[in-house]
Amino acid sequence: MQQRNTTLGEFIIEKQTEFQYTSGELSKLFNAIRLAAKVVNHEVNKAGLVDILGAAGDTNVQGEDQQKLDVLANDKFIQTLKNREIVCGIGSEEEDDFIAVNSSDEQDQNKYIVLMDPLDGSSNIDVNVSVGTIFSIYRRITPIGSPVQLEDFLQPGIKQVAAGYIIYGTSTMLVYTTGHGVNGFTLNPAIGTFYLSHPNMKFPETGKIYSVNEGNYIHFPKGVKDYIKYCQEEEDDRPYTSRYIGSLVADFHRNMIKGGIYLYPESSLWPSGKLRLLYECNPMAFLAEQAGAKATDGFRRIMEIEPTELHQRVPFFCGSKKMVEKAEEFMARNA
Ligand code: P6P
Repeated sequence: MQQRNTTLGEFIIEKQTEFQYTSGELSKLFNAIRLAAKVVNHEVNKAGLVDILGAAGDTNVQGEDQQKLDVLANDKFIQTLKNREIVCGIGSEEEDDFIAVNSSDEQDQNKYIVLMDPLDGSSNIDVNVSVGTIFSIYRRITPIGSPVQLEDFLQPGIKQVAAGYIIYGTSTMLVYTTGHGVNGFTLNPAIGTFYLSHPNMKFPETGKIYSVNEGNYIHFPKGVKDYIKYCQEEEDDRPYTSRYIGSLVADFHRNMIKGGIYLYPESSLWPSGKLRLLYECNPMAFLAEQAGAKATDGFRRIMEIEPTELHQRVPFFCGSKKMVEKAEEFMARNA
């Protein structure tokens, strides 16, 4: 039984052998993420106190207003990842193109690329609702030492070597997988240390919570409308409870603990869905599958989709296995 006072650093060292590449590389990667998470957590928690709220005036590649914390979180993660001499490239929701990270060491051995949504759900910042950081880690496929290429980023989700999120909520947690299960660490802000609080996290096989923006109902395809009506019928274990926070990390985290399904389907508003494949859907799908759950676009396994562009959007159905399979049944009937 894992000691409950295990720190993230100790856990990574203990589990280093599970990480399929050379020793110390996972630790370097997670040290960067851990440091940036603490800095962003500090800023998120004091956001209401200083003039850091409100749009930074710019808009990101999605055409969304960039909240100042978006910009700060993006800069902090990029800065710490660059400083750790382990990453050769970074893709971010906040950056139009990928960032090539040139090593100060002429024998550039940096093997990993990181894709991230530095502050997901940022529209919730001003109303003090949980937000999160999502990250996805791949090993580069172009020659080590050469300039990183777009193809290093356009790898299917099954090639991820690690993925996770930080949720800045009532407590701050870092939840990640390297392909050997999902483990959750809670930050003790008094000493700035993450402790193993949720070992071996598993999605309940089914649940009674469905999470979708029902304000888009009229724009949904018939399969989604039929599934929502199914959730609302009085039969068997239904009606289910509707819970939608508007922050993917928060909705996912709740569903993983309590059981449930999150949907961001295609619609006439979002013909390819709204969520981004590379730095939202793939990392959450990796975590979901590692926790015994499922993640599809309503028809196909998310992690088998071959990416074609950095900010590609896909429909997203993710959560308790039996609930996703039921939703897929309705999608198939109306395909
Ligand atoms: P809507 C946040 O912008 C996000 O990417 C997810 O975190 C969240 O679940 C979703 O979009 C909310 O989108 O259109 O329902 O406001």
